[in-house]
Amino acid sequence: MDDKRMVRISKYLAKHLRHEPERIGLVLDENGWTPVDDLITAAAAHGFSFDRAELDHVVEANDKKRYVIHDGRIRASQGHSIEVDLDLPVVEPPDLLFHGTVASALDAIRVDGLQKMARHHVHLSVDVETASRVGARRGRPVILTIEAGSMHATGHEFRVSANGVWLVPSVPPGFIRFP
Ligand code: HQG
Repeated sequence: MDDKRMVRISKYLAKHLRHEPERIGLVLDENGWTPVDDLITAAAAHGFSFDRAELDHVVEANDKKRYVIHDGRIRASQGHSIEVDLDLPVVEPPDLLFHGTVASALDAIRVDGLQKMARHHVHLSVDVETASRVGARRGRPVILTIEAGSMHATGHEFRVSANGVWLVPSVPPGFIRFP
């Protein structure tokens, strides 16, 4: 499968497993899962066909392991805007985590801290390189260092997705080191 086709299928999955399942009549359970067969059938019925082998390939080869197939069902590992309970355990984070953003957001972040915006959580990365890539989606990346260990010590709950993204409801400005 060429890269273009893979990206097309991956974006289609993001749209319907994270944001708008109802657009193709798909029903996700409370934890975000839906039967693989239902997904393939619903997509085909709405004009976008792919087979199980292609789907397996996209899930396996996806650059960020965005999707998981388990027991005949599929879900997105993170990034939802619809209400789903990923049912991830609370875990102790590393001392420092990173968030890539852009200069135009900094004034607001200095006042409000990091907010989850349209997603369920603020997304944090374990390394600067990943955070840079995230920030670069919007412009020249600015890297914020998050004092995750101190946050954890004061009761903030951290979770980590199946694909290694750290998730937290918000980050108050006092735990953010600005460059
Ligand atoms: C910013 C992609 C103003 C925040 C990526 C970011 C990631 C604020 C934007 C994942 C703010 C939200 C998540 C505040 C935060 N005032 N701006 N108080 N607080 N922001 O896309 O972290 O490809 O929801 O800095 O690779 O950029 O979807 O979050 O710029 O892993 O799998 O508001 O999405 O992964 O943007 O990206 P997003 P994000 P996928």
